[in-house]
Amino acid sequence: QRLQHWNTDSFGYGKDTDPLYRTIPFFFGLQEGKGYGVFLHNSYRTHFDFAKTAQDQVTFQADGGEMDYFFIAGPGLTEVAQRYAWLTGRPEMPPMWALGFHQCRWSYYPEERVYELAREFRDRKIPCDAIYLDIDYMDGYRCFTWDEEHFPKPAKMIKDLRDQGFHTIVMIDPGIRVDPDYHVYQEGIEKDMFCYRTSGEIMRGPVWPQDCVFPDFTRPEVREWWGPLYEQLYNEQGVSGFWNDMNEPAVFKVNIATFPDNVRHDYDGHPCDHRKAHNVYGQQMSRATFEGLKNLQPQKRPFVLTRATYSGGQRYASVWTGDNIASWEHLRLANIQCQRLSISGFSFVGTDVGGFSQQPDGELFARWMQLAAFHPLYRVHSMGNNIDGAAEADADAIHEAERNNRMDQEPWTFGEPYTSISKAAIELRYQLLPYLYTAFRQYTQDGRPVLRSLAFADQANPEVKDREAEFLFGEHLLVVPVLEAGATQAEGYLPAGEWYDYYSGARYQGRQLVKNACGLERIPLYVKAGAVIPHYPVQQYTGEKNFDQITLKAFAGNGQSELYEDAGDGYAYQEEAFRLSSFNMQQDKGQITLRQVQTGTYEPGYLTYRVELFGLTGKPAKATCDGEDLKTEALEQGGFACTLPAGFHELVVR
Ligand code: MIG
Repeated sequence: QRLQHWNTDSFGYGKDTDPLYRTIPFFFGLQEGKGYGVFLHNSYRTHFDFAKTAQDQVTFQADGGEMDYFFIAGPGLTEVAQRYAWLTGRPEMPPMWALGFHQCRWSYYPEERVYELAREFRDRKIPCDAIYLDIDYMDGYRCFTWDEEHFPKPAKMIKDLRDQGFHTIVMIDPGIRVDPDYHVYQEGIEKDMFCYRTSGEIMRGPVWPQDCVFPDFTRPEVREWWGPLYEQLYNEQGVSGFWNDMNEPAVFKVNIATFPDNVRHDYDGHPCDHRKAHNVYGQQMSRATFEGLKNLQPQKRPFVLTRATYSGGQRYASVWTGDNIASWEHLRLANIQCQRLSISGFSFVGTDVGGFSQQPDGELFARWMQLAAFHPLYRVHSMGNNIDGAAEADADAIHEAERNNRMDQEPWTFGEPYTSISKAAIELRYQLLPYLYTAFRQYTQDGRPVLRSLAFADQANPEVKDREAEFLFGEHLLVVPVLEAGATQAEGYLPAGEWYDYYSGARYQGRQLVKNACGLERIPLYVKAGAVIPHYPVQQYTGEKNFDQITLKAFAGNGQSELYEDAGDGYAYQEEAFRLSSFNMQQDKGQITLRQVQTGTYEPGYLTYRVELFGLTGKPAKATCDGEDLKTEALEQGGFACTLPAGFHELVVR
């Protein structure tokens, strides 16, 4: 393959579409079991050629700039990913709520419809933490304004949603409408914030509002101006997060669909033209947003979602994979894209679940819901009745179409059994939140990707090289996605070591293909022997309940696990206000010893663990915790459960 990097608005892209929305000029190599990485540190259009032009050669080249590249010697693939993340940056912890389920659509309006959506989630007891408002919430596509007819009291609506446990996220685009009566346009002109062309004219181009100008986010003063524009939405009206779209930058109707090459940029004091700044434009926009939000509310962890970005942009924003299609092919792409973004620095990734354009059937939707329960960003999104190029479509036609067929894409849209399957997928996600949150701690601390391709789990094994579907979710779970219509069995390859079926507790030797029934109701999931997987009770939204117990599912074997907890928002965690519980499990014939060491000053509210232990052959003769005898209870799936104080040091079961 030959691939290029040039951030591009690629609506309805396909398997071979190139380039796409983001630029990450980084690749992994694996030679005789040894892993390495190459990062080409250059923001011009770049090209990677993997044996396409010459069978025995990998080449990389740039259209301009310096041949500045880093070779990362591994040999562990995870180490390569870690060092790449160390080099290009790791983000701070996201707020816990952002790891919950998100519901989006182009667009939910008027406010009554948003209330109805929220009510539906709560009535059906389907967990959800975030609702999105797409461009139609704005007044004539003017960023930082509200359409007062559809949203007469935004602060009240957002507070009502908050009271029901929902966070509101709204879109902000880079294109600023040319309108002398619009404060952002006026101010931007007065302060000279917009991009120019070489000729000295301001760069103008059509996007949602017909005629737009564009802040030069590569200039520090512009980023400092942009941040405070969020004040009303963020501080006064209670919006929780922002979604930066169209920042490739995308422009309608010109052949190249972006800025002409002769647009000038400051590039942080190193003036250049668009050829050099294009690929970092979206990244710098999300940076301006992130830094702005942090300044506006320094005690709160920002949530920013961006479409375009460049290597290192993971410090500022999560990403989604753009305008995909409701097809099985795109479910397969979703699986691969999220893995690859994750190993390339961007672990906070997701896709438009169910597909952005066209409509999925119930089965495809349910399978996507199951896969995305393991994607760090878990967000359903669709374009509804909007059509490509809707800028010119008349709004009345869209309203009419919405009345006739809403093209809904919500967890209950497809009826049973799909509603229950989607609900179960979301519930599993909420149970696994402490595990995912711990994976984020590991990612933000030492760059370990939250998702890792199968090869990362067993790189010396040639068998794994060409398998793309299976992936690791955190340190200890292996997901085998179901990517075909009508599948009743899923075949997954287990890497080295010993593994358990998460649902049945059945134990398997690694390095073999395992076939498992996968009726529609489940996605195959395996757990590494020796792992302890923390679970919270199902909640309708993060922080809903003060529970007094959490569950640790422990899978007999030898291994190390962690559970990381903190307040879920704010920065006290950077001053030791976290709790890190480290577990060490040893299996010696029939005896299991589980030791726990806890550090940090944070006190989660619960007092006990329910430990569910799988993989013992018979009923334990004796279980003791810190010297006291414990009662054990047999579980239906074959394991045993007992209750321990959350501060325990040693559990011995034989
Ligand atoms: O030209 O805001 O990828 O998620 O719903 C389309 C409308 C503009 C593209 C984004 C999509 C969003 C849509 N936007």
